[in-house]
Amino acid sequence: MMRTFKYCFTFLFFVANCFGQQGEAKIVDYTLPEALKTIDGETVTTISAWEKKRRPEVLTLFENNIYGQIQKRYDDIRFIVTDDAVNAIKGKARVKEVTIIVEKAKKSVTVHLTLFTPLNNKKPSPVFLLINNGSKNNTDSGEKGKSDFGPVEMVIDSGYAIAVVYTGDAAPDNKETYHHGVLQLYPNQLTETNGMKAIGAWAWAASRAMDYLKTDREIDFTKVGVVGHSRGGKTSLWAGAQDQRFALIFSSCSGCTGAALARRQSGESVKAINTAFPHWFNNNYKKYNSNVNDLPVDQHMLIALIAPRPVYTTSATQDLWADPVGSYLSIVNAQKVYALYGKHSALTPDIPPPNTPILHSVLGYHIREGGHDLTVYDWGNFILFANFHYFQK
Ligand code: GTR
Repeated sequence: MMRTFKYCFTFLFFVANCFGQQGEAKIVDYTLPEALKTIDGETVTTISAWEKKRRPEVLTLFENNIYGQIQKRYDDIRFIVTDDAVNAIKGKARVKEVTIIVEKAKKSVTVHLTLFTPLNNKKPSPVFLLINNGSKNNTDSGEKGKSDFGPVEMVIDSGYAIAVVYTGDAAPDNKETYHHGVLQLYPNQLTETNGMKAIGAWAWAASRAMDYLKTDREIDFTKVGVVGHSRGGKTSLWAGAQDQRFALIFSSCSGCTGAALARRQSGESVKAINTAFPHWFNNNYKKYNSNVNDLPVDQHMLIALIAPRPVYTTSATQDLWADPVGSYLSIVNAQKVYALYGKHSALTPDIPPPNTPILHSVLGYHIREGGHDLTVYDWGNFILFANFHYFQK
């Protein structure tokens, strides 16, 4: 009896801890900035007022205070297919290695993309674009065995193509060398307080990958879903917010300055992230290290920038550093902007139980049992979410 009690207690402690309920009691009171109120204090009630006035305003606030200036200008972009084989993934896929070369003011940057397309599809394929912030060979290519991070075979078997863009080409993930990539094209960014850094450069690379995908006749460029995990998940949200060509946005365990609300101050703080990774966000963001309540935005507004396009975010029960509850609440608080478009989500007011995905909804979510990771469980739900939105399956 005593033993059962002890196990029950241990289990309850585990559950409470996983959901941060003990932490929940410690959350400070906070008031979120209103996505639908302009700087002048006007309340936005129409799509037109959102798109013409408030959305550009919010995008600029994110550029100036967090992610840095969005860079769209360059002189030339070229795509070179350096390898093309139709025998990948046990003969089920074609694989292309694409070199993307972008030039500006006689400087150039090269970003590599690997694209697997299913051979079975009669029409151009929908595609997942994976922002790969891991090692260069972070996917399974059939020969190298299974990879949970980039399970190519699983995606191909589901009828989707998968493209993988490597972030290290766009900006090394290092505070000393992050500018040895895209920022060579935009040197003024290094001296501006709102200049873009690594996360901005990675999102830029995702957009250049999109430029290539638009040219590939085997790809349906109206169905490109961008996927990222953790720092890559912060990037996929920012890429989706600024580049409206991405049809679906997937963000795994993105946490602080991804999906998690900054004002909750739970898990990783703005100060902690700016201290450990000073090369991710612009210099202005550091001004909020000790006063996040002064930020003119919070992360629900990043999700709102993606409206009306569908967004799917994930958390993991043991990943309290990424504040699962705060990550869920940001999509809950973005709903008002989706509602302007008549898009109503199936989100519940409170975070759902573990392994209970919300899929048939413009804003989707699951919290998976386990740790900070991108797994085949997550991918399985990404595919179901895409099937629902693209094919009403
Ligand atoms: C952590 C960082 C998180 C997250 C993670 C990752 O160290 O604190 O914000 O980005 O790295 O990318 O795996």
